Amino acid sequence: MAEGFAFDLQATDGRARTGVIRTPRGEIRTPAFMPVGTAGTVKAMLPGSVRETGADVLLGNTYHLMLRPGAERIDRLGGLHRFMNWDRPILTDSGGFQVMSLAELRKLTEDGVTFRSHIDGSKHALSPERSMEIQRLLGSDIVMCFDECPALPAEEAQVAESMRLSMRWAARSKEAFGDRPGHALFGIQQGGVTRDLRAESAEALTAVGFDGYAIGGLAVGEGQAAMFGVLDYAPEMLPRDRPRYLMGVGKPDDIVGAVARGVDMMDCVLPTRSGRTGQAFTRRGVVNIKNARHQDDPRPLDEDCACPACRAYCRAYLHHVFRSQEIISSMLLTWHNLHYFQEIMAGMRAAIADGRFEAWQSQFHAQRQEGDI
Ligand code: PRF
Ligand code: ZN
Repeated sequence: MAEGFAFDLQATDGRARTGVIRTPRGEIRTPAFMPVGTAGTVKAMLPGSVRETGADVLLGNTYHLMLRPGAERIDRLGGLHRFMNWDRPILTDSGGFQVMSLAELRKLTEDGVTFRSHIDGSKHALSPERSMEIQRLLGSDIVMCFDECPALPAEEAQVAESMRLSMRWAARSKEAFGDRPGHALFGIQQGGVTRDLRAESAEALTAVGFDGYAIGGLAVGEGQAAMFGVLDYAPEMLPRDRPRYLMGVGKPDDIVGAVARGVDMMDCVLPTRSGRTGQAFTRRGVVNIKNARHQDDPRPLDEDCACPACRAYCRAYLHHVFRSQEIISSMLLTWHNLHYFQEIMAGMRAAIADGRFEAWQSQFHAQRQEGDI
């Protein structure tokens, strides 16, 4: 791996793995869940609070930060870690995926993509070279290759063409990344739900050689069964001794199913975004705090949760501040959700280390009920 990085695989249980990624900015315990800090903040949380939930690493976004406040500005101000007051590892996504989902008037060529900002309509360009430069200016610890991710369902020929473009961009990303001691570069496998394309992509990436390997192009409309179908073979196509990162996943049961299939890292906006829209994830299922049946409820969100929202507040209060659109509503529900996601990760790490992951999964599924609880 890159200078200053190491991946120590400590135990496996079936296909599930647990270990530690050592980085110059601290250790990442795997399986790891990365809270999303798109615009230089994990929304509604102070960095110290994010750390208290158990996060070892955050995700940042090339696309958002290049548009506002600008990568060169963040560089002049001492880099993203100092700018947002988070001194542990930051992984940054490369921008292509966000351009395709957020930007306007996109134009894709072999060189890269031009687009208009979703914020003010201004014109911008991204390429493998510019994405590597922006992620360098941000000071990203784990840099992602510039790729393209087609929405599913899509014609297989389209998915193949897109994957091959992403593989050419991966080689250009590696070249542009160059020699960056203390910083790692991850490749991104594409290929939709087609096994041969996933294999071709894995071969192309391993031929170039990366510090870690992401599985991209999933959770884009194919559904959980199809995603698990791909995860039944895709992780094993990637080098065993490198971290495997499933991008943009997911709900608690997606995360558990992915880890069971050999994934080491994940990120998702779900715990933070849902926190702001009144949805809490608990071990027994989902709580929609806006529901009127919580208005007189003196119980906490989750009796067994040790987070500040559950230790100090009842459902009636959380319902009240959500209905009143008080800022503390987003703070408390986000804290709870991040705490719960990190508790799942810690539970899985311990279970894999002890060789009881199968039993842990049975318990996880048995506790959960369908619908609002
Ligand atoms: N590529 C990149 N970022 C991503 C994805 C991808 O395929 C996904 C797909 N779930 C989320 N984020 N670069
Ligand atoms: Zn809680």
